[in-house]
Amino acid sequence: MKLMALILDVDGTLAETETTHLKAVNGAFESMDLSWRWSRSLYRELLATAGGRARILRFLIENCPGENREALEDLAVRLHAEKDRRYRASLEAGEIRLRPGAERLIGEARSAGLALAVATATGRKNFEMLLRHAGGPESSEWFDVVCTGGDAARHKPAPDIYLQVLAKLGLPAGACVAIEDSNLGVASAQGAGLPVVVTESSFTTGEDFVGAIAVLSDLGEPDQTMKVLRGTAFGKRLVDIELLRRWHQEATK
Ligand code: XBP
Ligand code: MG
Repeated sequence: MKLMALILDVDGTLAETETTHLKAVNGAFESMDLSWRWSRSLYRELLATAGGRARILRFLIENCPGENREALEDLAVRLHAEKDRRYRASLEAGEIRLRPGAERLIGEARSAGLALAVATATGRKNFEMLLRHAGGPESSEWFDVVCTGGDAARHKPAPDIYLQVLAKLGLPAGACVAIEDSNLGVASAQGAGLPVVVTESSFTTGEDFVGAIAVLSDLGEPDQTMKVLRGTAFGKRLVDIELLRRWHQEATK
């Protein structure tokens, strides 16, 4: 089957956003006079729950035993809203750039006639603001299909978000390749039957990425070549369309 589409994850893959999400969560705790502060190592563990609000709720449930569930859900909603407000202010301040190779590969995929899609646990507004501030004005035209956290019944690692992307693309999984940065994302994409390539991110370094076609440091640029951590890139020093086609062919034969 021919490669027809490239599906990208957002947080950790398109951009290193999680440090900014983390800073925003801690700012939300502080602004609401709550004494919790999440460390980087705790956040790494909490990322096992996808979706900012679900993650905060999981933390509240674990740390407020005996507390009324409805009250915790209400607090999670308020904390998440404040977290998002702070996160978006950081985006507006230009704190986040796209990862190496992301914009280049998106441009090459468009020129090659591949469909482009996004499958992310983050909220739509966060994604759109990230694109606007890190990707520039034309980035709103990059993607044919965008599925965000609110679009799927279950977050990653469930396959729901990828299945929804495939339905909207009108393509079978075997005609696509997904790029992810975490075990959670790999499980979700694989659950939908997709071949997955991993670019490790700052919070997912060292995860096992079982089943990924290849594990890379990043997508690479001509003057900043990628490291191949697992699998083969057939001698290539950056991810381009030829390499995607090669991986796709190997994964689907
Ligand atoms: C990673 C996530 C997200 C972000 C926070 O998403 O789990 O929840 O941490 O985003 P991705 P929100 O699938 O792109 O890797 O607070 O907007 O949910
Ligand atoms: Mg991710």
